[in-house]
Amino acid sequence: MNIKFNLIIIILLILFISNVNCKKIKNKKHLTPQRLRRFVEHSKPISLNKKVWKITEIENIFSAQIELTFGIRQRNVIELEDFVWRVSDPNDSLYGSYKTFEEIKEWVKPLDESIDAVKNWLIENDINEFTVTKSGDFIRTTVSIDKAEELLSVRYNKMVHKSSKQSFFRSLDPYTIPRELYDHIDFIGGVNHLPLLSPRPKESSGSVGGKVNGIGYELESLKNNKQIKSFNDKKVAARNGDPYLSPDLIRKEMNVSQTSTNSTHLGNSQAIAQFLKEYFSPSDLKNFQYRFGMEPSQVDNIIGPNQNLNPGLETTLDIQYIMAMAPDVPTWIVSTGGLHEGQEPFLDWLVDLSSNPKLPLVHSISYGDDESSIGLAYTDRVDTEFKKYAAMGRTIVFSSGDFGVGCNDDCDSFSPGWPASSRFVLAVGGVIKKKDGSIIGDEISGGGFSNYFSRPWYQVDECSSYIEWLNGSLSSFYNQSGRGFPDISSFSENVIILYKDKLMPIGGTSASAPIIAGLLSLINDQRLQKNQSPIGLFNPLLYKIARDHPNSFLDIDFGENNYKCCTNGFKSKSGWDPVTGLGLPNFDELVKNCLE
Ligand SMILES: *[C@@H]1O[C@H](CO)[C@@H](O)[C@H](O)[C@H]1NC(C)=O
Ligand SMILES: *[C@@H]1O[C@H](CO)[C@@H](O)[C@H](O)[C@H]1NC(C)=O
Ligand SMILES: *[C@@H]1O[C@H](CO)[C@@H](O)[C@H](O)[C@H]1NC(C)=O
Ligand SMILES: *[C@@H]1O[C@H](CO)[C@@H](O)[C@H](O)[C@H]1NC(C)=O
Ligand SMILES: CC(=O)N[C@H]1CO[C@H](CO)[C@@H](O)[C@@H]1O
Repeated sequence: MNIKFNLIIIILLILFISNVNCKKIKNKKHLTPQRLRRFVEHSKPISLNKKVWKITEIENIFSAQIELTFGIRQRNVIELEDFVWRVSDPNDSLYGSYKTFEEIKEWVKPLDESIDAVKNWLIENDINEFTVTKSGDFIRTTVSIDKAEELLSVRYNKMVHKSSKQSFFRSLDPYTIPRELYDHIDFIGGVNHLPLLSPRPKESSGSVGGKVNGIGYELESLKNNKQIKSFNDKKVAARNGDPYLSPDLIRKEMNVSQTSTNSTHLGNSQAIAQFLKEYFSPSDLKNFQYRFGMEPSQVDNIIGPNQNLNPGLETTLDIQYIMAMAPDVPTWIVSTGGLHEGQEPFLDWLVDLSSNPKLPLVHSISYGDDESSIGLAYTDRVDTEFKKYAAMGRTIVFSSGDFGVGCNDDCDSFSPGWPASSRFVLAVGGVIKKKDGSIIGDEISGGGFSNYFSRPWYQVDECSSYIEWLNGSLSSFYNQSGRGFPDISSFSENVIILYKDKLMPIGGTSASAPIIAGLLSLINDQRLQKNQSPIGLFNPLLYKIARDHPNSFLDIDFGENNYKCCTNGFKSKSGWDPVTGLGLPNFDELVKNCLE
């Protein structure tokens, strides 16, 4: 009996091991010499933060599907970059002479032979249903996991994001493609790269009142439904004593006068990005505007899915503050599903935008990740998309991240955040208003120097002075030749939103980005009213203004972004620093200097 039982176990074990081996052999086939002759690895292994992600098996492997996005190699990308620098440089004769959607499309779209090569490869592999996007530079298809594993010689797992419980099908193996396709494909989305997440907003520390539904705090003293003009009342100071910030207080702190806010130009527009089941509540927005004494104003256009009754904190914050800063500017929400495990919402957003000729002028996005968790091929291709937007006069605003310098586990280097580290976006850091009235850099404010992107010309002097000032300290922790970020800052603590009918304070650079984005829309409005071009890639003009008219900013010279760090972070100092960038806009001055 016992012997029989043991035998059965042994047989089962042998079966199990051989099964595992089969699977391994199947998935290692890209390593065989025959395969390597015909196929090439097209991605590098990425590092997955095990604190953030859990790797599990896919349960229903036979029904699981994955959306693959092939970024087809574009033409004229070097010329595109030159063009972007010229149209964004206020000291260039081409400044503001942007191209239209159609012009850009024709200029950079791939060769037909590239598109055909990829299409034929898919058809040879029995993948007959795919679409080429309107911009002509992405091909998308949805296939079974099994098919994707076979096509790319990878093995998929289910990656579960520990805190949000969202999960995605991805592979840690570098994928391979036929050798002859190497020059036709920039990258394939839906294989290695995990979606960008919003690390915060988080509830501000030291809030008053009790928890509501497990999330958020109702401010005790504001439970009546009265209009609130201002938070100057001591009773509503946060428990840590630092003041709460409402739209009117933020405007006051940044010297945004009434006349700068009445925007009227019909050609103006702004948008927030909404990913991963983060939805927007029209009634919270209406109530927010009422409670803070603003004129009612609605979202003009929602691209993609939304569930009015199921708002998310991130979207609530973004939409309430971009509209609070620029109330009359037509506002869009660009929402991408990311509803199932096989999707890639950030890529969906890029593809949707790259296919939409009526792109809003300013976009605010509060999502990001560590540069090191994302392949260089992917970030390069996304950079090309950012350049296309800049060439069309669009402004892309990213929060700089909420992990300060990004201390790594081994405590031997900092982890810069991406896309804030791109040279073609405006990265927004965070500052805190203290109870004594001072304004300091927030310890969480994402900042540092990129390992992927070199320092752009527009900030060479500023970054060099800062690095010189460091006198060699921290030099093994950051890249001295990288793009420095953030560029600018706004408030990232104690910002009041209205969420699920309750007023609550919230923090993170998720708050500062939409504030800045709304203010940029006001600048665009004044420029458009004077028949001037929109600001597009604002960074070159911004750094120039900081040099020529330093009073356009409140220079923040106190604070350190050493959030949860094993060593020192970067410190704020006078002039640009990788905590607060150029500082907090002194808006009425800044806007004057943005007009020609
Ligand atoms: C903006 O508002 C001010 C004060 O309300 C008003 O005097 C001015 O004419 C307005 N400007 C525009 C362009 O509407
Ligand atoms: C430092 O940044 C440059 C780009 O400016 C990059 O080429 C280089 O590889 C980076 N060094 C490290 C160690 O990451
Ligand atoms: C670097 O040296 C200068 C001159 O001695 C000093 O003013 C500055 O504070 C030093 N920087 C740091 C980060 O200590
Ligand atoms: C706003 O203006 C006041 C008065 O000129 C000034 O003290 C303050 O620093 C300005 N705020 C900013 C953000 O520049
Ligand atoms: C177009 C333009 O404004 N050109 C100026 C660029 O800067 C130099 C000196 O810094 C000026 O001499 C040019 O007139």
